[in-house]
Amino acid sequence: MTVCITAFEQSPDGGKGLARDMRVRWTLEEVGQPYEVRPVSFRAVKEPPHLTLHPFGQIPTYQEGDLTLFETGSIVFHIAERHAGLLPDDTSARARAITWMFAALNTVEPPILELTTAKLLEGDKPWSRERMPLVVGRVHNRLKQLSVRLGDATWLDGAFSAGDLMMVSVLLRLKLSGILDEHPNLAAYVARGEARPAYKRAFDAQLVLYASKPEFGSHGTRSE
Ligand SMILES: N[C@@H](CCC(=O)N[C@@H](CS)C(=O)NCC(=O)O)C(=O)O
Repeated sequence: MTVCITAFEQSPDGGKGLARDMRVRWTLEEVGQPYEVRPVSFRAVKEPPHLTLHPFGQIPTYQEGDLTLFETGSIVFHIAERHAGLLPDDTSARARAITWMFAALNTVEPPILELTTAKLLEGDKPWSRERMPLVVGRVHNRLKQLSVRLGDATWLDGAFSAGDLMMVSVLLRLKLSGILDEHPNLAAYVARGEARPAYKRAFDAQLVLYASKPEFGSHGTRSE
């Protein structure tokens, strides 16, 4: 049975691949599984039919027969567990790869999202200028820690894993800010992720969807 995921019908970022359907597309491409994409509007995700799939009114969702999942962490883990290539066979190495998935989502992504919120949704507040250095500082602190751990390694723990896929996906959200360039080994790590054929296939597929449609304005009600 073919998997079906949802993505925004109009790109929030002009096809830069930063919306979270990209993580799921990339995962499916890595393990060689075909999938369909059902585009949904910003309005539709808040309406009852979509809310039965995703209680928080977001994308992506993942449907595989009778199974419906939301949350990219859960979706990527589900796919990686069922197909070879993204989680090591060795029990300890597998647990460490899963740890990196959690670290990406629970420890590295929150300050990055805080920065996005500060820029996109709070940039016009009177206190925004004063607060911004604190928000940027928290991102740098996390990146410094991650940078030390990665060191000169190619991937976080041996071979490329779902942990790297999630970490690169999270870090990519910083690419346009220039912040990543201050941590050269992380910038190179992200570039290695983007150079993977599966990433490129996923990127091109989301771009095709958005090619003919204008970028969504940066002051919508959606959250990042
Ligand atoms: N923790 C969720 C976050 C999902 C999320 O924030 N999706 C964004 C698009 S990248 C969205 O649908 N935003 C619309 C909204 O929250 O209203 C996940 O990882 O799946």
